[in-house]
Amino acid sequence: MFTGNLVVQNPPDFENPNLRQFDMRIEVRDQGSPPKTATANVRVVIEDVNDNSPKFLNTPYAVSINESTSVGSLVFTVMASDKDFGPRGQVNYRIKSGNDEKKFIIDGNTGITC
Ligand SMILES: [Ca+2]
Ligand SMILES: [Ca+2]
Repeated sequence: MFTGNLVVQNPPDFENPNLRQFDMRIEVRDQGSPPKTATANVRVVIEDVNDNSPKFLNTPYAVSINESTSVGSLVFTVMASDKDFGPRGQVNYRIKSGNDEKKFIIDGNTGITC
C-alpha cells in the first residue's frame, strides 16, 4: 500500500466565501511504461473558527454633551463588526471602565449609550 498525504500549504480562510470548499481531483499513476492511472475526487470543506476579534468602526470616539442634557438622552452609538460566522461573529457591548459615577449606560446589543 502506498499513501499520498494531502497537506495544508497555505492557511485556510473561511471568511473568504470563495475559499470555503475545494473540489479536487487526485491522480495516482504507476511506474509502468506506459503508465496506468486512476483518479479520485476529494472535497475539502473549511469550517469557521473564532479567529477574528471584533473591531470598532470609526474610532476614536469623542463627544461633547451639554450639562443640561436630560436623563435618557442618546449620547452616541458605537459600532463594531466581527468577520466570523454565527455566534462567533455576533457582538455585544458593555462599559468596561470610567463610569464609576454610573452616569451612563450602554445597550449591550445595539451599542447605544445613554
Ligand atoms: Ca469573532
Ligand atoms: Ca473565522
